[in-house]
Amino acid sequence: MTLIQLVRWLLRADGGWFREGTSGQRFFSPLRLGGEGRQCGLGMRWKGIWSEEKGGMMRPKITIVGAGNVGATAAHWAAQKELGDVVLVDVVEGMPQGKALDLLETGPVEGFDCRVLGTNDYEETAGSKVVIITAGMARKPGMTRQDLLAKNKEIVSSVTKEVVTRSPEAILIVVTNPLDAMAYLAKKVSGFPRNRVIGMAGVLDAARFRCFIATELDCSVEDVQAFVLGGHGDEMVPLPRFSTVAGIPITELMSPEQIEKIVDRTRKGGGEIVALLKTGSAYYCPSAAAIQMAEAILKDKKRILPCSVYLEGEYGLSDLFFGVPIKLGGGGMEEVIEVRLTEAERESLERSAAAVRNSIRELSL
Ligand code: TXD
Repeated sequence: MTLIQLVRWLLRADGGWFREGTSGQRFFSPLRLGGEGRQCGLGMRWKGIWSEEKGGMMRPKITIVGAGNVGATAAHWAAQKELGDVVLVDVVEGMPQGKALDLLETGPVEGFDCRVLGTNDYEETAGSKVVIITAGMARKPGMTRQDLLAKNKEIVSSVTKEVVTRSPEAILIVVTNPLDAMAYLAKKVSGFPRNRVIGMAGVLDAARFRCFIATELDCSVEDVQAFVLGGHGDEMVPLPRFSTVAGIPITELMSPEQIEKIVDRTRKGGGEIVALLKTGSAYYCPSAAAIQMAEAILKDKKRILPCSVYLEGEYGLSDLFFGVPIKLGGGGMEEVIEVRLTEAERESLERSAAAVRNSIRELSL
């Protein structure tokens, strides 16, 4: 083949580096080899990406219900991590639209590519892979998590119905307080299997525990792992003997008094921030924790994280949502991980379970 023949061949629509699309457009396809190879040329893949607009290859959709402090900050983390396209829903008109547009316009500065849409219309949430429910009231100073129950019961029931009819295959991450009761409610209302309704609390509580351990020992938070069991409330059960710094149990590194102080601060971690903020409650860490869970699901990471899940006999408990270590992956909750507890730990666990049962009972479902 002469040089001129080669150039002609490369420029032909049915061969070489260019090919014709279904609507007559020509596009560059340097990997085309002819025969079967034509189907997997680079041009085909580019076209696939562009055809997203028409409903072809899509990024996963993440719906966040409640565009308040936790919801909007969760949208921020999700966009920055490019986990998918984000739909932010709220009852307040204009607010989710405004926050979403502001975040979308941040993409060029921070360098993330994803759509961020704010809306009051649940139709936009259809086909979500993950739905994070943060709608509700935040705890005010002096208000217990249980005080919130009545107000948030109505909100969580209604938003759950709205999202599950449009995203029947979604995995729900519940954030609204009182957490374990709201997750129980979302499971009941959605009718979803237990692997697809997960409450966010343990990742936050463990993060606080890790943070306080690192501060006390003046070491990197990255080297600290912490284990927290139980309901999301003042009765939660941080477990020092399973909490480590670079694999060394903290019981080897700190005195029982130091540990007790940290455990106590972890239990009251939410209240400490509420008292400081005066209006509203913590949201940076809660939103980051919810997004870490969403990431584990969307990327099928099979992370082992403390989450609130519906127990069916694990840890001797049934018919309640309770914080335990789980394997979190593409299927949602893929496994509950059980560890043997000491007598004292079991007693704390029972106390925590009793508190959760009370709040579930108050739901009067
Ligand atoms: O560890 C945890 N699970 C938590 C839970 C940690 C932090 C916060 N936690 C709870 O999450 C908190 O006690 C609240 O129950 C929720 C949301 O907390 P956030 O700080 O984001 O509260 P905001 O800023 O008040 O936002 C709530 C938003 C607000 O914009 C309302 O307009 C909206 O929820 N809202 C609704 N959206 C959609 N649909 C309905 N019905 C609705 N009602 C209120």
